[in-house]
Amino acid sequence: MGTDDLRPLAQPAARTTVKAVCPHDCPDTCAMEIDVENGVAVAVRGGDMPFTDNTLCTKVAKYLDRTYSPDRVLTPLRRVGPKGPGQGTWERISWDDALDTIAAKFGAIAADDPQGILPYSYAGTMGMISYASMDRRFFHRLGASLLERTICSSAGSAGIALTLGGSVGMDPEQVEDAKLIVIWGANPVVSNLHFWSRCQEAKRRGAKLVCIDPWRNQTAEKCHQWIPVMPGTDAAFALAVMHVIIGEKLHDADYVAQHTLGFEALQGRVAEWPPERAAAICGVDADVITAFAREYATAKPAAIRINYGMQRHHGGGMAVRTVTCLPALVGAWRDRSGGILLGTSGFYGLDHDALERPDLIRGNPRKVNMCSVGDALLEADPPIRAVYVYNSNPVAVAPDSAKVARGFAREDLFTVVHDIFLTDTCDYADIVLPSTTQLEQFDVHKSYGHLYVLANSPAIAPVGESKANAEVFRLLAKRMGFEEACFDDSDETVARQALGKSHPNMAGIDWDSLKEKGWQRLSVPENWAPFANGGFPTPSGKCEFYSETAKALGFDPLPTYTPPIENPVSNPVLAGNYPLAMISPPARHFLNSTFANLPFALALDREPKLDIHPDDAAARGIAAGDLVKVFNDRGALTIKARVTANARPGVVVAQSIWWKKLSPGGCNANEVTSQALTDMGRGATFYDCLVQVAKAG
Ligand SMILES: Nc1nc2c(c(=O)[nH]1)N[C@H]1C(S)=C(S)[C@@H](COP(=O)(O)OP(=O)(O)OC[C@H]3O[C@@H](n4cnc5c(=O)[nH]c(N)nc54)[C@H](O)[C@@H]3O)O[C@H]1N2
Ligand SMILES: Nc1nc2c(c(=O)[nH]1)N[C@H]1C(S)=C(S)[C@@H](COP(=O)(O)OP(=O)(O)OC[C@H]3O[C@@H](n4cnc5c(=O)[nH]c(N)nc54)[C@H](O)[C@@H]3O)O[C@H]1N2
Ligand code: SF4
Ligand SMILES: [Mo]
Repeated sequence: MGTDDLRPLAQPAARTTVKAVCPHDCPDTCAMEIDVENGVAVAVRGGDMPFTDNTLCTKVAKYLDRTYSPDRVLTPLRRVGPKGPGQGTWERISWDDALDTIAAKFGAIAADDPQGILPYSYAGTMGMISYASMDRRFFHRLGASLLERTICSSAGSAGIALTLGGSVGMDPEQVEDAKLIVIWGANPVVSNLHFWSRCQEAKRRGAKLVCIDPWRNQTAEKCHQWIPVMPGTDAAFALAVMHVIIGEKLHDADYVAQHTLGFEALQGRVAEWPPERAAAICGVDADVITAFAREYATAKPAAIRINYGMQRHHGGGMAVRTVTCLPALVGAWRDRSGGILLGTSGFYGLDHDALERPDLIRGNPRKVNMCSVGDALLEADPPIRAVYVYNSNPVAVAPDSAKVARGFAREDLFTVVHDIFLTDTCDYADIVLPSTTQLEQFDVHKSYGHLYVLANSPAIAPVGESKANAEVFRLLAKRMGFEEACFDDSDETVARQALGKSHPNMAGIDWDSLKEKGWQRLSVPENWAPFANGGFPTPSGKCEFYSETAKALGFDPLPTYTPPIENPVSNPVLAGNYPLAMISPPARHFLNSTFANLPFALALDREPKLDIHPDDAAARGIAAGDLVKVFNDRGALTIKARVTANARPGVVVAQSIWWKKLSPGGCNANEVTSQALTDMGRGATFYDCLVQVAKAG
């Protein structure tokens, strides 16, 4: 079985408290505490981990609504009737029946060509056991197609690696002593709450907060200044900022000389970018760029929080690479409260090879990109004959949704979906398997937004017949006759393997200590300024303004501006038909499409809305509250207009991700988004999307 030392659950009438971790795809990776009475979880609250500071966000404070929802899938199900929303019905089946059916189908396809089988997963839960362990081992051993898991952050990760050497940055716990905080393509009030509370503390201590974003988001509303750049133009903005800083000799010549590579080449490049040139591209005044540059170069400490919003565009990798040059130029890394943060995952030393066992891969399987799963299901050669979906809801979250749905609707495709609820993707499943929630499983977590490792222990027994991901793959491996010993590893053995690598930052952290304490800080200094004395993890050890690696990969070796695919300069004909840029960033009370079916979250986020500027609305005869049609060549959705100057002119905003079957007309924002990939990292371009908007007829 999956758990080798699950302690006895609560004795009758005894109340126990279990240390847990929020499993969601959120930089905060909060510590949680669960109170359990008579085997029932009765309370959930924030743990005492310093970053969480005893508070959870509104949605996860209601986690018990999720675990005990009457809508949970409680047993395996088999489809009866055709595929598609509102089409088939479900017949309850046993686990043996479900696993035998899957193993027989996979066995038959694998005998022919295992690449006909595609795993499809992302970050429904971020724990290393559920996210990437037994599942990867299983599909590797099978020889299935490899999934490129690039739907979220791969462009930014590739871009930052060129400049800084990896997914590394300032310690977010130091930001309260910054004097200037630039929130750039990020919305921490919604998507990084515990970082935001530190920004508020900095504000109380006198810091200035500036938000650079096409949308006056919930965070910008609380900042001193909002700079409304056009989507996908951040690199142009940053190049002009560097033009001013170097031109006015505001850079930190000493830090630059010691800890950066290619300053002279950079100087040559940014000479091409006077603020007036960037202003025309970004849709902001040149004076605003100049003033920002002076302020950024002179405020000390200066912190920049970028997030993934700016890299969901074709030029997203280069945008992140370019913006991340700024702190080295002004010497912001000298201060523990200065620098830049995209993600912290590069500071961890987990043993991913032990978890995923890439050595088991059979043959040389093709790669399938998860961002273009629509095209893959409809056109891949050899065809995809079976998909196993877990930790993800592609019919709602993947771009160009009409194609995704058409692909999943193929009658000759065998689809398994393992989830907690009957999602939009389940509407196309042949077999649905019931998943546990985080309260019912072991897991071990790193974070991409702080510097702690956390352990999640199960608080309650699995609800209904639900099983955790790793357990299902253990059972399937047996049915497939896989004899490697790694398929017998229990969850806790896997957790030990994850922490088993010798790495300086992991010193003193093992599964037993972690399970006992709940969380441990990486073995890094308390008041840490990671690059005060250089030491970047790049090939040169310096912050690379000039990058040989970029050159070898076929990119411009210097920071540059790579325009969106869909914008008036790149494609004037398209922009003639579809003049508005649509972005669809996270809704506050959802976590991607997670929670978007629960009554409390639906009551808070109410209904899909499109923010549109009064000028753009007036030009189309649209009034507040009108139902409007948003469309382009890929598709259309109907949504309620919210006329507001929070959307800059030329930009419309549809907070996401709504379940299609719970939205008007069964459509969400991904009806119009594109399967095109980013410049680096083969990532998704959700916000590189031109549309037209009209009053719904
Ligand atoms: N409540 C909640 N929290 C979440 C999520 C959720 O759905 N709901 N999702 C989670 C996940 S998976 C992720 S990856 C993170 C995402 O967290 P973020 O990266 O913060 O989310 P995004 O909305 O993608 O980007 C944030 C901001 O980028 C802006 N933006 C869009 N395009 C551009 C651009 O070209 N330039 C600039 N400067 N800004 C731009 C958007 O308007 C938005 O305000 O949040 C996580 N946390
Ligand atoms: N238009 C638009 N589309 C977007 C985005 C956007 O900003 N705009 N954001 C993109 C981003 S950043 C991301 S990361 C993706 C996210 O896309 P997904 O990773 O698909 O995220 P979710 O929609 O949260 O779906 C996760 C599913 O996993 C299930 N789940 C949770 N825990 C478990 C478990 O332990 N086992 C199993 N088997 N299932 C589990 C949940 O119930 C849920 O249905 O969406 C992308 N799509
Ligand atoms: S979703 Fe984010 S902020 Fe909310 S509890 Fe989870 S980790 Fe914390
Ligand atoms: Mo994401």
